[in-house]
Amino acid sequence: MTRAGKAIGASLAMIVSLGFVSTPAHAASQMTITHSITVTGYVRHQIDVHLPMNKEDAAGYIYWGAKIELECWGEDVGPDQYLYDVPGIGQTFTGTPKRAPYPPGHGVLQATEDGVHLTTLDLYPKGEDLNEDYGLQDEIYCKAKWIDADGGTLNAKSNVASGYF
Ligand SMILES: [Ca+2]
Ligand SMILES: [Ca+2]
Repeated sequence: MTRAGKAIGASLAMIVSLGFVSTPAHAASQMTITHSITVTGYVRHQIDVHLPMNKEDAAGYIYWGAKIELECWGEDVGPDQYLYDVPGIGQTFTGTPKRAPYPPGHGVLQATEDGVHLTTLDLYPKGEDLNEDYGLQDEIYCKAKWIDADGGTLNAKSNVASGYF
């Protein structure tokens, strides 16, 4: 083969390997969700979801349309209170980045060496969205639902974050 022929062959191989994302070899089997709320001038709420797996499987799931749905609740003595506007950017997250001004790298499913990650970041005025008990301490938890392109699901519930939000 000529040198030019070899170069073309090499670039074709590269295109094929970059363009083809295989179906994950193993089903996602576990998921964790944690979150934190800090109050300064505003209320900063971050949610982190992680599904451990290898990077190749993570990329495959995201490529084929996996999504994570998040919802957050206020823990109460009676029925818990559903927080309609939390996360502020919406409930459904995929491999498609959210539009600016949502922080880059947040709100989008990402494939890393240790699996699929999703991190959200929302800022709320103090005393509003996360203030589920007026005049009292608030207790917030979040739930994540993973739905892969084949309809496989996983569910996880976070820690409770308490404070005056
Ligand atoms: Ca409460
Ligand atoms: Ca409160």
